[in-house]
Amino acid sequence: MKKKALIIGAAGFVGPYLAAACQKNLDADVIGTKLEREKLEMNAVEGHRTEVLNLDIMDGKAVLDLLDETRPQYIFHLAAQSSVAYSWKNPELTVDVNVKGALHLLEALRTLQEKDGYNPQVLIVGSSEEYGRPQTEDGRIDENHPVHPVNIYAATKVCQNMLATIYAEAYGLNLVMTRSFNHIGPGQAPLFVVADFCQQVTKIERGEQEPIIRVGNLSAKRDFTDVRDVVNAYTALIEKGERGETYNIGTGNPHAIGEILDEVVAQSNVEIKVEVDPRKLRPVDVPIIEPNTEKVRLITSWQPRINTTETIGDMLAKWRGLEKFHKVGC
Ligand code: A2R
Ligand code: GDD
Repeated sequence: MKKKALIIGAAGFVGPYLAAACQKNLDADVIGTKLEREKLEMNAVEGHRTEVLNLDIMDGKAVLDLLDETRPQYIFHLAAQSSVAYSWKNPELTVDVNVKGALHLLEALRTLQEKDGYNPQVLIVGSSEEYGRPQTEDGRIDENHPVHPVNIYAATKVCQNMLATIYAEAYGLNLVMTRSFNHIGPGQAPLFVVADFCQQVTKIERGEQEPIIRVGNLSAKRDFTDVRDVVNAYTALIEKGERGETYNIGTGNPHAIGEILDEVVAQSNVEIKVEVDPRKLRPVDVPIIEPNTEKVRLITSWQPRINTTETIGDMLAKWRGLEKFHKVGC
């Protein structure tokens, strides 16, 4: 019989790509969950159909019932309030969804394991933001680097990671955690920097915005991986990751946000002025986050394949309505 994969939080940016990767890499049937009831379907992913159920991870009993009824062999936990910027505006929701929501999943797993030994492979997605300000000379961070969160979102992801580490050790649950560095790709919401720049450039091209791009902190450096590469790391890790261990996912090749802006503008044919919008600056912003990714590479053959220039080209194509980007799951 075919294996089953459950993606909790499947209707966001990463979910549809991950659903396609589960079908391709794990040969699994996929069940996804979404929160918003009015959302009828997940973002279209070519050729891939996924059964989508409603689930609010704030409802612990609903999480338990879903796991009990569906009994997937693989579970990916993506559900989160995923914006650092928004976490400053709504700390309570961020803590509720990211900490209590994760705890509900862990408790459901513990309960079912106690009931009848059910112990699926689970991947819990965390963030490079957990490291906060790097304490190393060269800024390169491996998984043993101390965590030092400097925003609310980061603090919730540290807490999720700690809880999962404890549950893996205390109850023998098959939990593997990631610290995923920034990921980008077609379909990402303009809440995040590269999608924001691509949307603004497209609006300027159409004459819907004056030729001024409004930006935040351009000096920060971030490590961007194409989402189509990220999901391949997730399917590899859920099979090969060691119980209770945490893995960095990134390229190891960070770019200043200013360089990313230059690339987006270079891929357009219009003259654009740049203006810093103070509302886009954050109370605290980590200057550079650069991963050491040896750990994931030691146990899987994963490596990122799509470079940032290509990803930006695909994102712009999507915003322009051209839809000419790499097929999902490649
Ligand atoms: O709003 P919806 O229906 O798209 O659901 C979002 C889901 N979500 C929840 N699901 C259940 N109960 C909740 N209370 C709840 N709140 C949010 O999480 C959506 O399907 C998903 C998050 O999608 P995005 O915000 O697009 O995140 P993305 O980029 O897919 O990131 C996936 C993971 C997150 O854990 C991030 O923190 C990490 O990667 O970077
Ligand atoms: N959003 C946004 N918009 N950020 C900007 C802008 C802008 O116009 N201009 C500069 N930035 C800077 C931010 O200050 C930050 O330093 C960097 O661009 C990246 O911001 P985001 O794209 O919003 O991502 P993030 O790093 O805060 O968080 C994302 O990556 C994390 C992994 O490191 C999210 O996807 C998180 O969910 C994820 O965990």
